[in-house]
Amino acid sequence: MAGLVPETMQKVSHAVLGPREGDKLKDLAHNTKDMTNNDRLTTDYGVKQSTADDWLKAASPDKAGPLLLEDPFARERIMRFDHERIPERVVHARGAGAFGKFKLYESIEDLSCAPILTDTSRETPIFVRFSTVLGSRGSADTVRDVRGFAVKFYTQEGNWDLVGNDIPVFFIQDAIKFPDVIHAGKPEPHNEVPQAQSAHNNFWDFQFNHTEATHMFMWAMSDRAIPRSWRMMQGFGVNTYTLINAKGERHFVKFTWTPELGVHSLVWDEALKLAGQDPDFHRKDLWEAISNGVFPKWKFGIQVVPEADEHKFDFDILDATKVWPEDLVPTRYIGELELNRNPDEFFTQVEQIAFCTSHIVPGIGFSDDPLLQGRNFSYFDTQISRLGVNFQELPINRPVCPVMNFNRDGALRHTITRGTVNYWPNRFEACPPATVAEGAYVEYAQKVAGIKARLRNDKFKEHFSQAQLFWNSMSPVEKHHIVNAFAFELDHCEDPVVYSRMVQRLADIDLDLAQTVAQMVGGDVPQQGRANHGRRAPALSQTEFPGAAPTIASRRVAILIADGYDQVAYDAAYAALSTALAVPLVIGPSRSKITAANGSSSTQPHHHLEGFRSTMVDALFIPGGAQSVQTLAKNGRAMHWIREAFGHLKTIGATGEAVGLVNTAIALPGVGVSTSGEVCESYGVVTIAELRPESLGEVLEIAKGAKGFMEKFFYGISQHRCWERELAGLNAMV
Ligand code: HDD
Repeated sequence: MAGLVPETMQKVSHAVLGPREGDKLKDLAHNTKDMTNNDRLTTDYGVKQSTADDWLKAASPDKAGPLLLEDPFARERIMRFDHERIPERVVHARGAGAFGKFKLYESIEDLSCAPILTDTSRETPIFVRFSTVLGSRGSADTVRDVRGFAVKFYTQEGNWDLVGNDIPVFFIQDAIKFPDVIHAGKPEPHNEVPQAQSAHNNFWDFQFNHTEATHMFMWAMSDRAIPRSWRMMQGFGVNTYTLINAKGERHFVKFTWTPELGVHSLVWDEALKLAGQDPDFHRKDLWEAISNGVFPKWKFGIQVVPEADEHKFDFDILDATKVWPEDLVPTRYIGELELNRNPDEFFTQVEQIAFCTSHIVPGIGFSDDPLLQGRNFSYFDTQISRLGVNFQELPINRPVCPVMNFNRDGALRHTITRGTVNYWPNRFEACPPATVAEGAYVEYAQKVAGIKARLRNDKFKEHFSQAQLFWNSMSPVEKHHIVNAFAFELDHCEDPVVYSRMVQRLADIDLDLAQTVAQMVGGDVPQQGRANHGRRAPALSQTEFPGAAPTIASRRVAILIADGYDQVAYDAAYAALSTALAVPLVIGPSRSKITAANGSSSTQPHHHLEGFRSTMVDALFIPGGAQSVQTLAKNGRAMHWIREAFGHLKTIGATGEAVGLVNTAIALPGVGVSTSGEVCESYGVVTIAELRPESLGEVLEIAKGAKGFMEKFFYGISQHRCWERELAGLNAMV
């Protein structure tokens, strides 16, 4: 009898929770159904319905008549619908995500006994959700904000949730301050304004009064807060975790994700416009890349500090407002994350996924980081109010390994656990705790001694040194953007107390920065600043960010044409872009068919000039063709497209007659264009005035870059933006 109960419980667990070695998609298949033509409409309780259109009425063919409340089908539809919404996340409400896999390159058994960090033969299924912090579920993707980067690893030892951001530090050191920093950032309580913005009095009032946020607000005012794509962001676990090896030794660790595509951002004017023109820009970008098979990848890195070195730094390594500079603690890259599958349904997968920092697996531990410890409480708690006490049973959240415990009941419990006992110890010895050999999680035996008090140690009280380090490490373009970001944000603060005090705070970082911003926003110009230590950490700059091999894969390139376009140049560009895995998007004056100059070819544009905007692409190509160019020249929106793309520092390519069009649209002394069969590249404008290849062979040569045009055009796109244009002050046209 003793063996019977556990065996039946085990069976149920397998049936409901999926096989031990199972991959998450197979597990989800148990709860997934497709809608087909063979299905018939039913009620929720399975009875087929004869109509989805008419409520039961006391009516006649010539009279409407009142609705009858007795109609159970209609009532079920309406009442079910009335309760469709669940509370949105209290922060990070706006987001989307995808499935993928994690692969380890190199075992770190010297540091951890977690199989996910030691077994290089494994592929661990994962789900990643990206998000903004402040906005509500329906807000825009491209607002200035920190981005969430939350990863759920479905390991064979249970779920590991690494809930990070695209910025390596945080606003607060101690979790008790979380409600304050979030209240200050969210819409103001009296009028619920502004939505998804930090540009308001309360946010900046808090930042001034709460000096430990200084380092973080510098990051939040940098380009990191307006990423071009979630695929082009770094991710950081932010908090300090620990790794425990088989010998029971412990190391402190920070986890990072580094994107294969490099770290790139939008420019501010573009981000502002996109928020209205395409509020779903980031989620569509991820979806498009995965659908096109250009799977985003990140390298997984660790920064490790041995336990004995914990106090060797001039900052506390448990302080989440500090980075561990790479010259002090280099990053070791040990694995790779790939996203390769879009969700099937948003609500049941993206909305219902529930991350908890407290979800860790054997071989990984927490530290005394006071932010992390509070987070470990908060996430579990919030899931209970958002999804209910049985949130871990939801298909997207349940582990791929067996789950068996004495939890019972609660709203929407759906696991059916057979057996007569629901407690431990029990007379059947059903479901006993595991031993270490069986893979049980055992806490690291940490010696703890202290005074019970509301204290933080002295190193936590230094708040400016790393804010200076960050500022000193920025390239001139990045500094320029940070100045403009402060100028924008503080301009939206109407209370002079707020903007004038904030300007004084900036003098704690850099006097030049403070003075420039003060002049812009109208505060008293500070005359004295805190001494700057002058140290730099180049890895903090994203324009100086190392790594990413030049690629145009997944970059959107608009091809502007009208009737009479040069078919040869068009074909060459289209073919070359597609071969390089970029996304060519043909844009015409309308979405009707456009006929080429040769009269025999035509193309159906993807979009028209009014419906789509230059903000939605990375680069622009305009082929020649006298009639096409004349039509575009007379179209104000087409000219605006070219000017705007130029102002947003995008690479522009033009051939034949279109060279003159670009020259007229930009009309800036200093920007050169080609006047012959020679390619000209000037401030990211790539032109060739005479392009008349006669044969298919020649077109292919152009496509391959042998004539230099495509080569230069593609290189410009791979560099993301033409920063020289901004440094020369040529981008002021938008
Ligand atoms: Fe948090 C959500 C990241 C501090 C409390 N947080 C949430 C999400 C991310 C982060 C990415 C969205 C997860 C998802 O996609 O569902 N949070 C961070 C980082 C922090 C941080 C990197 C600093 C290191 N958070 C933090 C603190 C607290 C919370 C200090 C509370 C004491 N966070 C929450 C939460 C949320 C959340 C209220 C809201 C929705 C959710 O958890 O699932 O519990």
